[in-house]
Amino acid sequence: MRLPTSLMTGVLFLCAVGARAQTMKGGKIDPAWLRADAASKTADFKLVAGLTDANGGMNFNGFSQGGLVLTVPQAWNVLFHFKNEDPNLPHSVEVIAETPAVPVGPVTPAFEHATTGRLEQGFPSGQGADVRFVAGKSGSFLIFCAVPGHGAAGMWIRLAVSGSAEKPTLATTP
Ligand SMILES: [Cu+2]
Repeated sequence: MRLPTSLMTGVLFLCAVGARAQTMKGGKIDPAWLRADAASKTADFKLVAGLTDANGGMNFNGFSQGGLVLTVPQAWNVLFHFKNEDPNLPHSVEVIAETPAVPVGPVTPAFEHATTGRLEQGFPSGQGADVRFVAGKSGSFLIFCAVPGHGAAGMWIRLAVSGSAEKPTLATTP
């Protein structure tokens, strides 16, 4: 028996999605993304939504599912230069408490002002906003896209606020 072409195409598509799912956590860190100013205790982070087409564009700097971790010392100022470079989807950003189930849409940010605004509708391609907040408490947080469904689909990376780190760092997770 010969399988109908449409069914074969569907099977091939599912295989391709499966293969991508295993590698969709991230790519490579560009050292230019993070700048630290010790004098003003500011971590300056270039945060790009949809930098690559990984995870259907639902990524930050090419990473999704917590594949990238930004660590900042507690009490430092954090500045995100957020821009959406995804040609297809709008995106937004907020920092939220770590949670076993990533929220479906906007929630209260973990730090005052730790949001781009326009959380639900997002920013269209080519647009963005600066986000400035103080990392006042230590712990594990998520930098997540609050456009409905995006966070739950894996559009989140991690923010670690550390009581012992001396400078901001970026790292990938296995
Ligand atoms: Cu998004």
